Amino acid sequence: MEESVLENIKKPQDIALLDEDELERLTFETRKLIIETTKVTGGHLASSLGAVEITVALLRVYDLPHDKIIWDVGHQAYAYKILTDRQSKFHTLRQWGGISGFPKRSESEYDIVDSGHAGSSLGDAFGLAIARDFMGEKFNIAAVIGDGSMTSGVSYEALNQIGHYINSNLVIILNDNGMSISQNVGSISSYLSRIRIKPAYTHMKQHLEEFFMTLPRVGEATLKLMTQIKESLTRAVLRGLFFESLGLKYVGPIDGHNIFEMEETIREAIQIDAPVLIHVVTQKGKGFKPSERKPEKYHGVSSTRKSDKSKERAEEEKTYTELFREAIVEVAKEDRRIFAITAAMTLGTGLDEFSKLFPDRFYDVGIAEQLAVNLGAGLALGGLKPVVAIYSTFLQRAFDQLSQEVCLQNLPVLFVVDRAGLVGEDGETHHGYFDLSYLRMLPNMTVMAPGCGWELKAMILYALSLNSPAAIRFPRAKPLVVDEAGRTGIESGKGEVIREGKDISIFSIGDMLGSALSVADKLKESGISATVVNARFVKPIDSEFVAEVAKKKKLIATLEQNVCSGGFGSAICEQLAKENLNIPVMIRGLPDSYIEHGTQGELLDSVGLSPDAIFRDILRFFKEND
Ligand SMILES: Cc1ncc(C[n+]2csc(CCOP(=O)(O)OP(=O)(O)O)c2C)c(N)n1
Repeated sequence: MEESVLENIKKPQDIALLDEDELERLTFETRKLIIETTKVTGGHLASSLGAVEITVALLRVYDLPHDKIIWDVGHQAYAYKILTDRQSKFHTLRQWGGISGFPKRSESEYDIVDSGHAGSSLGDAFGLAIARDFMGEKFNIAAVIGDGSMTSGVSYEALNQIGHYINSNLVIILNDNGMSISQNVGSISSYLSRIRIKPAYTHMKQHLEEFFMTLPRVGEATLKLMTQIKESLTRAVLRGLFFESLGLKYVGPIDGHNIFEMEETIREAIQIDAPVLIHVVTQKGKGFKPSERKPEKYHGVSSTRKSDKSKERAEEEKTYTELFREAIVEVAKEDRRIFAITAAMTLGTGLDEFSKLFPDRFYDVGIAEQLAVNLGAGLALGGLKPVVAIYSTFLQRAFDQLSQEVCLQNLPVLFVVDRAGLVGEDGETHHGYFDLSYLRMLPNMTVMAPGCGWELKAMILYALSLNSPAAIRFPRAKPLVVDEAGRTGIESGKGEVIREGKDISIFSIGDMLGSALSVADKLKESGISATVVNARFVKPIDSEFVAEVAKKKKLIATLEQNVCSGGFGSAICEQLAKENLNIPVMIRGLPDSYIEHGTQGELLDSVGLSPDAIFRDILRFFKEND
């Protein structure tokens, strides 16, 4: 059997010693490891497969860890992890206690930033270059950013300043595969694809020139004019004039799967004392037929391991996202003023069906969450009913737009906040457990979370009937089946009592209803009877309803998948204070820390938020206060 090239790579510097044949084997073996690992662990397959040669070329030129490579988003950095120092740990990718799916400083000296959100690499590189020059240090910096991440406004904010301030070396590799998660969108994306199709464009210009020559009375002057137009167009369109006008040197486009071409270009670029943007063209999903054919489907693949024991109760067939996917189409059929907005997450947020059925009422603004919220405000100003579907973690980017553009003006924009709470294997950059706090502090905002499937559509209808901002948040999960009696319709600020008891009232928000019912079952076996409330609202909260449920009980427990600070439990305490009720409150939510990756069950266990842990805490209270 032929010796493995990959296994012989002990440090990144070893890669520079390989010949062409060995490099080919290296990229093949690296891809094989990525494909076989993500089959088990899940992960960002297509993006990482597309960036293997970029990684190898960079590692052949740069001297790591002295030089610094910054990956935007970081989802394309699997080859980098493997080829720097994590080959032997790669099988632990995204698993509890294993290596992260994103670059992480605490994991390796080769990881320069903790990344996960798009568009931050250029700002980081900008700052790092300033610090390097100020401290009189000498090292090279490269930032690798995808064309999708280049739709992020903050990328341009950084480019604008990099070109202005930096007159030392900084290399930006623009990894252009024409894709964000889905097909990329917007004018810059069209601009890049015009550069990419250079041969066809040149061909067209030639035809145009020949055509003008055939026209009567076309003399030299016209031809000269044509040539000038052609040249300026060529400069503008073919040679990255856009980037050059921002003060960067532009090189490209070059083949992002040709290691030697990239290596040579990068070597030249690091000789220049100025920011250089190297535009490389890659194929997303390269080297694995299914992901080459369907890069969108293989952008992220799920883990085949099933070890999540967080759910003790029956679940519905469909996820919350799938239920939203159906509900938004149903309501949009009834009301043509409903528009939907996504920030580059059409599929992930379940807006794919809507986008096909109502293309003129659908906007993908790219990875531009601030614009998504701002656009929602604009549509609402014009009398429409915008629904902004967004992941909890990414909505953080648009806090000021939520406040200024939407809430200050009390505009009826509905935010459908998916992936709220712990998301699992994507880890700390992707968990969404701050939204209840940052949404509920905003005046005019209504904040809801369904405890089961049917409530989602009921809440959408309720929110659309309000003439003010509203947010509905739900997790990456299948809803709980709630077959308890006494279900009631949505009423402002009020939860529903799902089960009556006399010793303790457990107020749960959203998906924590399942845990609340499990805890109540366990308490019953210990002789403690619990009222269980599906709170539905985080804002407003009807204080009389809370007081009515809570009074005469020995304890109130609040359950949420949000940080305790400023979240649902805090909101309940505020209402109790308002009603002058002096009852002990046990707030159970997520701690004041960033939580790593793992299955949702492992993570809940690790922070003491599993039904078992909550049960034990409550039992202890009753034992101590008997
Ligand atoms: C602020 C933010 N919004 C959304 C996402 C979700 N997301 C992850 S990767 C990605 C597409 C990135 O496209 P590109 O930079 O071109 O990289 P590619 O996957 O094509 O290699 C998106 C939208 C994110 N990570 N960060």
